[in-house]
Amino acid sequence: MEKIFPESFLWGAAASAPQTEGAALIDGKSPSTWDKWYELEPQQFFNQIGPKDTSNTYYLYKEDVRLMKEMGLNSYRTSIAWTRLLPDGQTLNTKAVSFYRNYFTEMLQAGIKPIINLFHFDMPWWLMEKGGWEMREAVDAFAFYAQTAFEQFGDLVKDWTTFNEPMVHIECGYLGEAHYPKVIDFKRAIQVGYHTLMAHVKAVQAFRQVGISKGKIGIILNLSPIYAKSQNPEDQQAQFYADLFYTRSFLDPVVKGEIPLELKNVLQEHGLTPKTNAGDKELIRQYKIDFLGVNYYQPLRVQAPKNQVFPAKSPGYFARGYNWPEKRINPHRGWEIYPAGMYDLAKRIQQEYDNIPWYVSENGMGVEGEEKFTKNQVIQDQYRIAFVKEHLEYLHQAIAEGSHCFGYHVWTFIDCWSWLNGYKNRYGFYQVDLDNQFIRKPKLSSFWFKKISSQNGF
Ligand code: BGP
Repeated sequence: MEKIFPESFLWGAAASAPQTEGAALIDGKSPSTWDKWYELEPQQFFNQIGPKDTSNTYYLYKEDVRLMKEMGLNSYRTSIAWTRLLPDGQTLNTKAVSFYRNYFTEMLQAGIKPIINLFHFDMPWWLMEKGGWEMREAVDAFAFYAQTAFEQFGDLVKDWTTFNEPMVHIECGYLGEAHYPKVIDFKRAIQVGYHTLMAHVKAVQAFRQVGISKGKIGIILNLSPIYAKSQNPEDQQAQFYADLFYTRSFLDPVVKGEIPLELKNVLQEHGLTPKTNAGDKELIRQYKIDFLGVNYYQPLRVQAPKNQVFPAKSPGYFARGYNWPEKRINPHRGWEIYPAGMYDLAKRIQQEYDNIPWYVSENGMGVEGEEKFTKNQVIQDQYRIAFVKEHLEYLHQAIAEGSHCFGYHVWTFIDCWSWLNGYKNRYGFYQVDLDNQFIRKPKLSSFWFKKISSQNGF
């Protein structure tokens, strides 16, 4: 059966400044935590490839935009590097302004709507040295950066987002060891989460004050539907808490203007209540988003915790993962493939979050060692086509049932550098040749995507 999507549906791709730009310390850019961490411990990074060796968009943006058009994209999300725009947090870098203005103009001239995000895990090093998101000072520094970006680019960019996946820098940086500063401390993680939320809220406030004509602002959350192992009250409770921490902690305040009472209670009960400022509650209530971006890769499956002693590596204290016997795994990345999760997310947003306008801001398939699928010099990534198609089928069904979804962005357009994993897992619809001046080559999936975007479905 035909699956045709709503008029003006966005067919796009997403990426971020630190994962694509390269030129990490050039033209006035100051180091982010990633640049500095790589300088300190290059052996932590897969094949020792760091953020200065990403796909070089700083120099190749015109070619990238040409290929975006060739692939049929009508929108594209990337981020601005805070450290490029305001190297010391105060002084405007005019070279950065020119680069981004040229890049965004190039997209607009190609008929590609830019959706621009402000923070994609790239904390400035100067701010991290003072304590990063643990410090209230970071909230105002971010609001100033956001305001500067809106003022400099608001004539070109109408669609903005504040953060990409705030849960990830909190969890990987303060409950795991995959982002700087690599500490495991539940209380500090909660404070970081709270300041991130306030930084988001104050950026929305700055956006409303700057007043970009026809402008809209949102946030990008990594949402996973969370399924309990059983109907047992213990497993159900684990599901409730996992959802409270992973989903509702951000989704409720940004859409409904309120931190869930249950979250406040559980934090208080465990001595984890973050420091707040007078007036914060009102700001959260007042500055809600216009639209939501949802990154969906895989669901979370949980069961009741076992013999956990507080303070544990939370939210594992409240719920732990379990292996669903029917799990379909992406053998090349190890992540679960569960396209129906897309439908469940869409329904929840429709039913519990005022059917707020939203789009799929990331969905895609990472593959290690993909070169082995090359035929006639083209990577035959039928598995990626099947992955995207299956997710789109569920999305289409949700839209047919009234979900207000306005677009679908793949992760990602060209293979890109990914944090500690470097270029291990390839997600691109174009291949990047690391040994040969970052030459880009289309994969089979890019031709297929062009077809579905031109037909507005399949
Ligand atoms: C998301 C991030 C991206 C990207 C993607 C793929 O969480 O927003 O930055 O990295 O995941 O994940 P990975 O590269 O770890 O396979």
